[in-house]
Amino acid sequence: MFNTLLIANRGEIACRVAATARRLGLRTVAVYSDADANARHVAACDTAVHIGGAEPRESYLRAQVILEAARKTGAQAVHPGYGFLSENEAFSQACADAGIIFVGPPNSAIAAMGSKSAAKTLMEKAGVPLVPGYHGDNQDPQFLQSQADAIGYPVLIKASAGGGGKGMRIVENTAAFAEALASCKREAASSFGDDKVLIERYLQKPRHIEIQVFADTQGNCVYLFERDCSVQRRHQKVIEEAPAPGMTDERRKAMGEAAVAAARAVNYVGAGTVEFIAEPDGRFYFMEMNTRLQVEHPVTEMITGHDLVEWQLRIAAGEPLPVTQEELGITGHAIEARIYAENPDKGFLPSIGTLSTLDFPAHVAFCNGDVRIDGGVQAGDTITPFYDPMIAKLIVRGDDREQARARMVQALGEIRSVGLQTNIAFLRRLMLDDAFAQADLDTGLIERRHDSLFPPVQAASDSTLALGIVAILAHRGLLHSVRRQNKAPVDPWARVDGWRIGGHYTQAFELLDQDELRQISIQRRHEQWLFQHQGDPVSLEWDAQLLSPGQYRLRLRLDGADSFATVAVRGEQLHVFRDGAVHLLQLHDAVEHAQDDGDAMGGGLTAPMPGKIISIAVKAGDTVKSGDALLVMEAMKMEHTILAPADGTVQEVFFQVGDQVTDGAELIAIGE
Ligand code: MV4
Repeated sequence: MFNTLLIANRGEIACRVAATARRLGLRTVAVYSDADANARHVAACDTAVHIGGAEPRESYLRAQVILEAARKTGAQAVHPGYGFLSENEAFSQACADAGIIFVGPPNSAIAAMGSKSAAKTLMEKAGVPLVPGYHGDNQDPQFLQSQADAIGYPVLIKASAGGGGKGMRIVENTAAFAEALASCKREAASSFGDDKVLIERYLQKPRHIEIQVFADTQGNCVYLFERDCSVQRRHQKVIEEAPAPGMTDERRKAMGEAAVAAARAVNYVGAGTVEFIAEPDGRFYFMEMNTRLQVEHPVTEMITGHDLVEWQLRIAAGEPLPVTQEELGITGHAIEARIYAENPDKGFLPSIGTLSTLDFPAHVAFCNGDVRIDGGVQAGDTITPFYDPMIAKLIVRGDDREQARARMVQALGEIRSVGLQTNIAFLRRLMLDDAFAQADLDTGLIERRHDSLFPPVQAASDSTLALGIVAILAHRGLLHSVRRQNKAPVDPWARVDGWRIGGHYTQAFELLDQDELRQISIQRRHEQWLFQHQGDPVSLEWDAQLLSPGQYRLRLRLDGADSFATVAVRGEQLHVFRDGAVHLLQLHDAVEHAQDDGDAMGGGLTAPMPGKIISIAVKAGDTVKSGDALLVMEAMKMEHTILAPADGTVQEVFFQVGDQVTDGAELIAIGE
């Protein structure tokens, strides 16, 4: 085995590879761009080399710079991870030329699988089943039309150089064929510089089932069973699981052997994935082969008990496969969910910014366990527009699918993230969806179940509002006097403004819930607390525990009914995590907003929108008067001045000039 490995990637997969390499005693070398100087993958390695700018083509795609880093650090092997250079023939060749081991297949295998139509011709010869269709060289429109008529409609026209769903046209009948062909060819020519197409029978309700294969340099090749990746949106996998629900032993063996035949046909070495689409009756057809480790490889590790990165490294070093086909088996069921910084309610638009809080339930990382989280970012990290906005992969295992699904629901409900939009609540709804629960899977599931997967947002219940208010009370108690005692801080008596022991006192709050302003009052009457919102006052009792700065675990009894939540207070924003969902509330303080006017965003010491800090007028220790300008932000090409909401002393300024801040980020702390 070589002793030093360079990992030519970033994020979770770089951390994943580093974990196994270190366990095997290898020295690890990270490479990083300007945007990743403080990234987790850099800290995960023994040494790191800066390779350029934030844009991938200025860093992670620079083959020569990466090879130079390998030479300089004495790395004898390079692991490309997935994406970037992982399926780049020229890079695999450049490694070979430089005498450095590329942890992946020979470049001839990458090349053979690169063209969809050429790969299909090869597979046909190897006896791998294909969708009935035409994938030859004759591109005459009349000829292609006659092929389509012979196949029977609907047919699918696919760009030969395409992939990931780009350059495909469904054609319903013979009359529509000519125009669809012309349009598909135009798109293929402009997107891929190659207008060659193939024609296939169109499967209406396909499942995506892929087989993990491994081959060594001694001519051994095995399959590590299947993954079902049918739950996708716009050709992006959302959920992956293994084994595939409903798979029979017979079909598994047939698919596994077809995948091994595919790999053997291109003299494959290392980890590969053979992708099939399957009909509802189980018939399956070769689609393409991915010549790298896949994002979803952990579900295979969970059910087989093997570390696939270890296998990759051993095979790259020339060792034989560690087991035979007969020694491989499946135990239990595993499900992976991809957690993304994106907004499901806005067409899954990526959400850019800083994760101020990222708390996961108890888990292991990069190795097998009941709850596994493979992540590449941590609290404080920024999701930038330069790279894939994946935050982490949550992988769970169970004795069976139901147990795995239940664990997934539970684990998703226990994640607390603040600072960015995420798909966590969407994933949890997906896990609870009837069609998913019954394993009625196909590539159209998310669209088909759209209405139940995207329910209208519910107004916050009274107990949620009360949890928010109690968190504010706790937080204010902490800020004013309880901090020094370092204990659970619900002590409104410590406040000097508005709360007094004895007598009848009332404090009014306004909480913004979606676009609705909720008027709430809290009263103290004869040793009893009362909560009032749109009705008669009801009794309120609570218990609070400080988890971390600004985060409280609350137990509440409102009108006799108990509820539990964790609430994160970030400036005026309250994130109420309860029952597996998060409710966002915003404290709207009449006094603090008195300063509002046209061009100045008065009041909040939180960023009113994502933007850049362009000047800061104060520093820690300064005394400020209500209405003083504290800092100026630029957002959407306009300047916004942040004003002091009250008299006080600046305790901390959390950002510097030039910093990019997210919506709701706390900018400055002011105390008395
Ligand atoms: C198909 C198909 C139906 N019939 N081919 C989409 C991306 C590319 N890898 C292959 N794709 C498809 N090919 C025939 N003959 C449906 C799809 C397809 C799909 C396949 C796998 C996973 C998700 C998908 C989503 C939409 C369409």
